[in-house]
Amino acid sequence: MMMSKLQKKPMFRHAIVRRPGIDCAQGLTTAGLGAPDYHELCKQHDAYVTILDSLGLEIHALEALSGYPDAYFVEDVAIITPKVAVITNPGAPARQGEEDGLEDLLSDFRETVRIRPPGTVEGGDVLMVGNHFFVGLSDRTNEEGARQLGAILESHGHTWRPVPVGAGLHLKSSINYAGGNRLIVTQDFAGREEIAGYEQIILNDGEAYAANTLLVNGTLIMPAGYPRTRARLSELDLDVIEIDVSEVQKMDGGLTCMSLRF
Ligand code: CIR
Repeated sequence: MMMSKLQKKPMFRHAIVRRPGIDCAQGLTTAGLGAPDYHELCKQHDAYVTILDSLGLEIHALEALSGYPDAYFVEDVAIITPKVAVITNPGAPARQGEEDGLEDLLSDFRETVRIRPPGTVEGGDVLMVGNHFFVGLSDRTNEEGARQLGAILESHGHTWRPVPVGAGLHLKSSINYAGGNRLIVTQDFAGREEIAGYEQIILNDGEAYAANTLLVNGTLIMPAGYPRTRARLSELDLDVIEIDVSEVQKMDGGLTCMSLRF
């Protein structure tokens, strides 16, 4: 296990990941960055899993899901809190069905509950900050889905509030947790009243993709290639690891999307 700047009680003990499929280029994307290279994507995914493992997480690795080229973005099909696992109904029709089969695995760890149509939710829209959850309203998560999720969260002692996402695919494309009372936010999100009361690390021009930085047990895992963000995050009481996710970015994905942590 790596040494952290601060020795912390681990927040997460498990990670569920899914291997990318050979059909990865058939997934949904608006990035306009070209098709991902399957072999390079697998290398990047392997490196990501290795980091999660080194941070002390037990890895539950699922095989690629035939016919679902976005299924390695496994974050979108569940929300796992310390009290409950919510299986989502993804808002993208092409992704509905990815969640099947997850219930068996999750029921070993938590009570499981499902989001029902017409509600839709994708986990990329749900940001956990301690006991509080921000639930993004987006093209993928609708008001009915947020309402169902909110009721489940409340009944398990969590608090939540809906947040219109605006720009970007998911809420966590624009905002993530950086420990303590801190959030990493894009310039678009900075100053939003929903996050008043948090210290905001507002990303520099040209570095908005670095908003998708993932906090695991005292380490921030951030995408490579954002030096000003790297410098700023390095001043915090957290370790920082960079990882190349160029092929993931081509499919509108990032670091949070590729695992479910709990
Ligand atoms: C999609 O459009 O659904 C995938 N290509 C990307 C999903 C990224 N997931 C996430 O940010 N949680």
